[in-house]
Amino acid sequence: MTTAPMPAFPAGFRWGVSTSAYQIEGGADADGRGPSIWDTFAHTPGRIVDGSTGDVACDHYHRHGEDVALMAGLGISAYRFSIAWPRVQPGGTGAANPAGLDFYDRLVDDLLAAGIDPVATLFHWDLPQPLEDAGGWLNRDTAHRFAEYADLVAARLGDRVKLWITLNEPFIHMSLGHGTGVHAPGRFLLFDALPVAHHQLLGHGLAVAALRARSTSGVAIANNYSPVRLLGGTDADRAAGAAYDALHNRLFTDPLLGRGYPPGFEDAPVRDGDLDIIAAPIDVLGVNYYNPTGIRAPEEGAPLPFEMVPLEGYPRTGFDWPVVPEGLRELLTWLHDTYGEALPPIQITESGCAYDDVPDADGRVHDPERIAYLDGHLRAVRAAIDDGVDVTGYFVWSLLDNWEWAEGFTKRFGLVHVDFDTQVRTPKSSYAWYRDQVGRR
Ligand code: PNW
Repeated sequence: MTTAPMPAFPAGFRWGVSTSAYQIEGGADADGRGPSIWDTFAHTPGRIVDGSTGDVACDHYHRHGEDVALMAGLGISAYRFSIAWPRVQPGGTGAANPAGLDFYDRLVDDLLAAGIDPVATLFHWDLPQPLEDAGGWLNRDTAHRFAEYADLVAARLGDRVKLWITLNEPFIHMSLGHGTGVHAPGRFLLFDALPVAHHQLLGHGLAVAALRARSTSGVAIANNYSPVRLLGGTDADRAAGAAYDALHNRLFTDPLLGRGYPPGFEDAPVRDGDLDIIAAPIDVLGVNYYNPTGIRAPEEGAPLPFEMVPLEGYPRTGFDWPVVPEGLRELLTWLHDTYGEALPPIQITESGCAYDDVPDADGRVHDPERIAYLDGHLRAVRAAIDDGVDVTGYFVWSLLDNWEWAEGFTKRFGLVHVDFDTQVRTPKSSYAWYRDQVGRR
């Protein structure tokens, strides 16, 4: 970690932290919430490494007051959370469950009272189970159900939420959820999962229209990106790199920014008019970045047109992910150079790392690796701004240690340590470090 002072960020830069509903809320049966695909998946033996579920998670549903106080202590200007569709519409369709909306209504008011902008994600992977039973995102109708849900939320919160994010990482939901089955709903379709991409994008576009009709706030989507590092110099390696790039970095962004699907995805179930709906203007592109991906040509007869290979020569996080801050600068300049005028301002909607953080004998949690990680990635963002990329915000993943999907409670991403037996929250040293960065705005 460099000891040079962190350069200043532009005035008005949005400093935040991110979370998602199923990972922190608990309250699985509270106030009429219905099951989502993640409840079903987590309760299926063998799916989650430690056998845990999000039934209780951080019990944020009952402790949000304490958690908003932790955010206020950070001095952040924005909080990115997600709204659980199965709280708002337990059946995935029809009238809203008012008690479900009440929770977010209180949260939004508490945030505003603390001077924190609410940034609300509408879909962070927790599809109501009844919609999955009807085909889920493989079914085009789910896109229309999503827009109906967006309308219900915007009718209640549209006057106070400052930025809407329609979908979180539709690529991961397609690939891990429907391609390889590591995430809910656990389908193993490989490239036959492509309709899940198109229907999510269509749902995004229809939701943008619904949100615009109810709310004057900005609208965004949060995509994750991973620059390709080619491990090999043959034509076959280059072709593998291009295939991975098209899938991970372009499949969603090309149609969103008006270019239609990249080559190789002609099989998407597109109907007349869909591409215009999908390309509706957005105000911010949310960028989630964790690491680049090493790629080389696959073996003969392999099921995928590329092989992913761990990158050597970098420090690694507790998730075994390589720490490559310059990959974030590279990604931001790539977006700028590739999409040009079509690219809206960018906010980094997730950036962070997992480590095995344990309280010491005095109950303190020291996480110098996380400080170094965030320091490096913030400097990368600052360098990209100097390169001419319009980046207007940065959200750390995550405020709290939480329930990390298929990894259960084994991966701690928080600025705040959570004891999952007692629910005691302990700010880590990275919390104080981030507070100091934020305080310099
Ligand atoms: C994101 N990958 O998920 C999600 O938006 C968060 O909910 C999650 O907690 C966070 O990143 C940390 O994992 C990802 O395999 C899941 O490349 C998997 C991958 C990337 C992001």
